[in-house]
Amino acid sequence: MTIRIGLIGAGGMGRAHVDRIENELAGGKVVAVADANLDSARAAAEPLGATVYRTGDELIADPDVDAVLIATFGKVHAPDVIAAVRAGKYVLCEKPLATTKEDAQAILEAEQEAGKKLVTVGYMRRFDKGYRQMREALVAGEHGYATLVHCRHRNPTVPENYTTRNMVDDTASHEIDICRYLLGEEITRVRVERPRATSNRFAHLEDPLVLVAYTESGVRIDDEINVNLTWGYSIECELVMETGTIRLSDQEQTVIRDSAGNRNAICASHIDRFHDAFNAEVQQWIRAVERDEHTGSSAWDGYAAVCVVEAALASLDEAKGLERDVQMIEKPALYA
Ligand code: ISE
Repeated sequence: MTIRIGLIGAGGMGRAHVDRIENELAGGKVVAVADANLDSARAAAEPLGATVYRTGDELIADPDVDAVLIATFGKVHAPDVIAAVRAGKYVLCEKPLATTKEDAQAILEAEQEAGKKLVTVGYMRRFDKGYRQMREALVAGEHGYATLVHCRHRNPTVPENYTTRNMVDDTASHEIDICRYLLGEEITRVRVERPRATSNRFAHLEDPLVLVAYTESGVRIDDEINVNLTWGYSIECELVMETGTIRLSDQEQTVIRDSAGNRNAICASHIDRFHDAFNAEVQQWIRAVERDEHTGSSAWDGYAAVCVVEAALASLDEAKGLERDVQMIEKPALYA
């Protein structure tokens, strides 16, 4: 059985997903592409013989589309996610699920009306081998419980339209989700600090930032968000347990050893660093759709991340770095 996929959003991330579905994965085919920019939609659709639409609504209504992949910007996700859910179609939505709590909550409500989990949020790190091993190590319990998580999210550069807000709602959103996944508990308090800004940034940006958060049990998380590093894409994470630590290995690459010392190549982007994780995520989603099952991060995970982001932004904007409590609704039974 081939799952006929409709792609909404034919930008870089959308095209990377098309490429993996067509050339690296099994069981799926992109049959329709929608983008408000019709030229982008056509460029992605034509080589595949896929139908072109201007809007997500038209694509979702197409009876030849079995499942929907959304790769537009976070702030426009909600209407398309809700339309797909109402049409009873599985949807893999790139992160963040939404950029406001209201939008995320509307998605939770639509899913509860549908009576089943149809939404997967594209937090691909949950499929990364290193993070999975970290979680297994913690669950195994050999080193006791977790006390701290140290994260570093470093990008080579960001476009001029990327804002300080995006440092939190788009970039740190990954650490918020992966820490919830690793620790298996919610984040309850958060603050955002502003260290000295790098001269490599656009003037409007506050870069770097440091997000400090605490979970229900008191585990402390710190996340350096540093997006104009110039020299590479570098994601680090160390989980500190009572009697041992576990950290991501350096990009799982070979090490060159010569007169200049030991070194390995540095990834250029998330597409490169998380290539295998993206593939595993999308492949598992296609297989789950075939079996009429949900997989990966749920709409609740997307909602929880948005709640932490909202509190972090309040700390950044109004509270001048002071801590804010994360306010969440009670978890609906569908996500228990
Ligand atoms: C981007 O949207 C991502 O998802 C990347 O993983 C992240 O590193 C980058 O900062 C985001 O803008």
